[in-house]
This record gives sequence, structure tokens and C-alpha cells, in this order.
Amino acid sequence: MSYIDEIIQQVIEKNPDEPEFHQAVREVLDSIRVIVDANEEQFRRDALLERLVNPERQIKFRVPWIDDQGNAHVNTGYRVQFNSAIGPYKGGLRLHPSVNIGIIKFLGFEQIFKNSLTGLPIGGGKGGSDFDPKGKSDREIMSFCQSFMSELFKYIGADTDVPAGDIGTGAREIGYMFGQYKRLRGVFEGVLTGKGLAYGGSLARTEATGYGLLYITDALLRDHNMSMQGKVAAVSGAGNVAIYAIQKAQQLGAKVVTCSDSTGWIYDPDGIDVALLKDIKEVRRARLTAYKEARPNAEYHEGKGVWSVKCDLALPCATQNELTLDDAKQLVANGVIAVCEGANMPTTEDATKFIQEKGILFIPGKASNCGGVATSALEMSQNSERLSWSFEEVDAKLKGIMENVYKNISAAAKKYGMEGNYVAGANIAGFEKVLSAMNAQGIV
Ligand code: NDP
Ligand code: 2IT
Repeated sequence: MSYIDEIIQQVIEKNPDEPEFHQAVREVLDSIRVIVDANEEQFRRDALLERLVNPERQIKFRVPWIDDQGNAHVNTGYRVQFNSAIGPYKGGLRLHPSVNIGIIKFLGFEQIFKNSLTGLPIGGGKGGSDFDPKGKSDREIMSFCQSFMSELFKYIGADTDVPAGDIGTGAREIGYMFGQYKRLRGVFEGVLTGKGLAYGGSLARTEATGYGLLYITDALLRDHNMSMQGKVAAVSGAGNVAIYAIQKAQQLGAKVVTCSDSTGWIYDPDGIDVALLKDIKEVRRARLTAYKEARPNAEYHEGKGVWSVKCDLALPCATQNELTLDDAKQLVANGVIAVCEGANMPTTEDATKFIQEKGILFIPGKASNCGGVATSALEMSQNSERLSWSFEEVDAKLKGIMENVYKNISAAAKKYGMEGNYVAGANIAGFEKVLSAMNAQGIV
């Protein structure tokens, strides 16, 4: 059996009940066969792949917190410090009831290659908790965040591990966590990114993931002699990534006709009203039914359905495995031109394969959503030099990074005879830098 297949099997056996982690490992390892097969003897001797798929460290802890009625609750907190070959661990904190160690490992593993692709010095990590922020008061959120940080602070720091937001963790949660870290450590340092502008946050970090997704989508279309102008886009999600993806798509001349949340989805033939969506999700923290109430021309449907809408561009921005084979078939039948992932691994394995086989342009999340973490790294730079850059400066850097990522993943795919396969290109380009850093640092 090849070294790659042995490792894939080992990952499945040693990490049972972690299907998302298996999926992420399979996708990366499958793509780097060309490199591993050519160096199999050396890689085996150095246990290179074993070191790649086993996190450097996994931290799991109890998070007790008290609700507004005085009742105590206990959630589980995680931080997986996956790979520090190219820099301090970097990656978000997910707060969602579905969080378990397998989910955090899949996200942490993806983060290694994503962070490498940004070209910035950041390693891969991820964390979070099965805490559900939905329906909680500000006080309850604060109670949870302070308790979570009371344990996590022991393991993180501006030069060791720098967490940030993800599903369920936005500016409010980062603020409470930062306050507690500072209180416990007595140090004001850039230990988290996605901070508020008043205490070390970066302009354009809030917008970065969504904007970055559109900058790379735009680069992709231009490279194929097309443009964003007049394109119809379907977006899923209604959170941080989705909102700013919709905004930038509209600025670039596309019409975005959908968005969704965990209970339903909107079809708005006139184009999504971003200001309204932001108010509903960021201020009122309400359901999408509120959108329909304010825009009678729009349709609200319960459940899933965004991918049934005819569109040129599909931009999944909600969560993993939300775009299935049936969805892919529907998109292709409707003439979709490109699928670019805003979320982490939103397209199932069989759907990705189908989309690629049909010759549809496809950019995987680790390349197309890396603008968020790239801008987090820019926030770290600003914190280190104790300066803050203008919105225009950060946005221009973000755009440059996304255009570079597109160039690098295209070039890597071409170099290994897989032109246009951006999944392979992203995994190979991301892996090459990590490999070189791991080799240089010896067996650690
Ligand atoms: P948010 O919490 O801001 O928004 C998530 C959105 O997706 C919400 O609209 C939510 O619905 C919906 N959603 C979440 N889980 C599910 C689910 N299980 N089923 C259906 N809908 C769901 O998160 P983000 O926008 O930050 O993250 C979205 C995706 O992007 C994630 O995959 C994340 O890992 C990835 N990502 C985020 C980055 C960032 O900078 N924030 C950077 C790179 C990737 P509801 O409103 O009902 O909660
Ligand atoms: O998945 C991701 O890249 C993020 N949630 C952002 C991580 C970060 O450190 O900004």
C-alpha cells in the first residue's frame, strides 16, 4: 500500500467517529500524492505524514458558566494546536452545539494549509466549544467567554497561539475573551484577532473573509476571460462571511439573490438588501423571517434550498458539507459557472468531484476564504508595531494577497499537470511551504 493510503487508513482507525477530519485529511493527502510518491522513502523515514496528521497538542477543558437564573452549566472547550512549522498557531474559535474534537481537528488541519497559502508567518490551530450562543443574553455570553478564557489563557499568547472568530464567535465574544485574558495575564498584547477597533483591532478584518472571497472569485473569472459584471450569485449563510461576500459581490457588479440561516433561506429577485441583512443578523440577532417581513417581494422558505436557484456563481458561506451531490447536480443543470467556497469545506467530497468533472470552476475554502486569517495576520503585524493602518491600506493588501493566492494555486496545479484543478493546486502550494519548514526544523 502507498504511504499516503497507509496514513489515510491510520487516521481513520486512530480517530474513529471523526468523519469531517477524515474527509479533510483525505482531500489534502490525495492532492499531494505527486509530491509524496516521488519522495516516499525519505518521507517514510522521517514519519513526515504521521507528523502532519497528528496535532502537536490538543487541549480539552471544562467550561462552567452561570445563566441569568443562577443555574450552572458545563460545556466542553477545545484548542487544537496543529502545526507551528511556519509560525504561531493561528485559527478561529467556533461556538456551536455541533462542535466536537473531530470538527476542531478538521478545521485545524485545513488551517495549516490555508495559513501557508496566505504567504504570512502563521501556523495552524483551531478551537471552540459546544456552547450554543443562540438565545443567550449578553451577560450569559460574557459568563461563558470569561470562563472559557480562564482556562485557555494558559496555552495562548501573541507569539504562541492567536485565536480569532469563527461560527458563533464575533466581535462581542472576542471582546469578552480579550478582557479576561488581559485581566488574568496582566498583559495587553495581540493575543486575539478580530478585536474591536478601540483596542487593537484592524480595519477591514470584519469584511476580510467575504471581501477576500470575492477578490479571488473576480481573479478567477478574469483569468477565464469573464467578469463579475451582471453575474447572478447564490450565497448561503447570513453571518460574517456571507454578509461581506454579498456586499463585495454587489460592489463588483453582480446580483446576489439568496442568503440563508440555520432555519431557512431567502430568495430576493431584486437582490439582497445588505443593510437590512446586517441589521437583522448583527444588531437584532433575529431570524431571516424578519427579512421577508421587511421585503414583501422576497420569498422565505423553511429548511435548505439556496442551491436550487439558477445562478452563475455559487458561494457557500455557512458551514461544512452544506452543498451536497444533489445540490451540485442542480447547480450544474442550471448552468453554474463557478463555485467558490467561503465556508470551510462546505462542499461534500462527491459534490466537489462532480463539479470538477463537469468542468465547472471550483476554488476550495482553504484558498478562497483565506482572506480572513490573512487579515488577522495583518492585525498581528499592526499590534506588534503598535500602529494601525487605514482601511484602504489593509484592503489593498488583502486584495494583493488573494490575487497572489490565485496565481500560486493556478501555477501549482499547472506545474504538476493538473491545470485548472484548484483543489490540487491549493493543497500542493499550501503543503510545499509547510514541508520545507518542517524539513528544515528536524524531527520535532
Ligand atoms: P457566523 O456565525 O457569523 O455565521 C454562520 C452562518 O451560517 C449563520 O447564518 C448561521 O445561521 C449559518 N449556519 C451555521 N451553522 C449552520 C448549520 N449547521 N446549518 C445551517 N446554517 C448554519 O460564522 P461565519 O460567517 O464566521 O462562518 C461561516 C463559515 O465560514 C464557517 O465555515 C467558518 O468556519 C468559515 N470561515 C470564517 C471565517 C471568518 O473570518 N469568520 C474565515 C474563514 C472561514 P444562524 O444565523 O441561524 O446562526
Ligand atoms: O477559518 C478561518 O480561517 C477563521 N475562522 C479565521 C481565523 C483567524 O485567525 O482569523
